[in-house]
Amino acid sequence: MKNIVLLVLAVISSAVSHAQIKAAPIGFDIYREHIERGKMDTISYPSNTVGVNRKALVYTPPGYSSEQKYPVLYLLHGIGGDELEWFKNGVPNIILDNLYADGKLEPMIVVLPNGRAMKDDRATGNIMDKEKVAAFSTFEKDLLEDLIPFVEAHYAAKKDQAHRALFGLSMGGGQALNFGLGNMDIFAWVGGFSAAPNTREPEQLLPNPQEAKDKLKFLWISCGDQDGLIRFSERTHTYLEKHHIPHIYYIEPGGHDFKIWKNDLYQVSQLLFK
Ligand code: FER
Repeated sequence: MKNIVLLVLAVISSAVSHAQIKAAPIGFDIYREHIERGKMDTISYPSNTVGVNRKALVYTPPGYSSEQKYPVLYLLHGIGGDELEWFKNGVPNIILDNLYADGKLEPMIVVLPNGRAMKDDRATGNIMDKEKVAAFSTFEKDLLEDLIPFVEAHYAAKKDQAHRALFGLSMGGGQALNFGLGNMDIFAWVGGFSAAPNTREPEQLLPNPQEAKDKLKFLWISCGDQDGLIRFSERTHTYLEKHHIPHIYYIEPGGHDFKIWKNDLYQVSQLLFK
């Protein structure tokens, strides 16, 4: 009987936490006329990790001024993508411009890196090739030692843990969870959208649950309910719940595609740095 009561309570509480998140409204990703726009730059930064100059996109918000300092969101792509994937398929500039026009965002810089840290970092040939998959792990060093210092030297960025966020989709979701939870002195806002099998097993991902409670400001796990990779999000969520680590677990209708990830960006961006 007690178990049934607990089960009912668990179902109610998870249903409530999902109900609090309303799907993005129609038009959230459609270009709106007569609003202020952010700016998308392409940067090239020297990577000691890879030994070449590497590309990333950087979105600065409407009204960006070097008189101010901004928090930074690093937003990672999937296994079939590169630094252009979010821009081409997820229109983050349009989604964020619209949210700024509605007064719903804390002004932030958004960096779209290339998470395949190797000399030829294009998503060509066999994207599942061992060397190419390994390059998604190598990116941790490139991000921490090469890209973040470059962004913080060249943009009006806040340079502390409380003002850095790391999120990504699929392979990038696994990276964001692995690197974010592995470096909680660097990132306070961490999350995975439809995280891929590269996501560390929970005990390796978070060997010290107390550290997450002490250091993180925000932890997000989301996935489409029809996604074949959902078990990687589920197992992370189960572990977080077991250890009472505050997080948002958001299961939404859909599969493994940009319909989901655009909605995730819409949701998460409004919660960041607040
Ligand atoms: C895998 C299945 C999916 C895998 C990676 C992915 C490395 C990534 C998918 C994506 O980024 O969309 O077995 O192994």
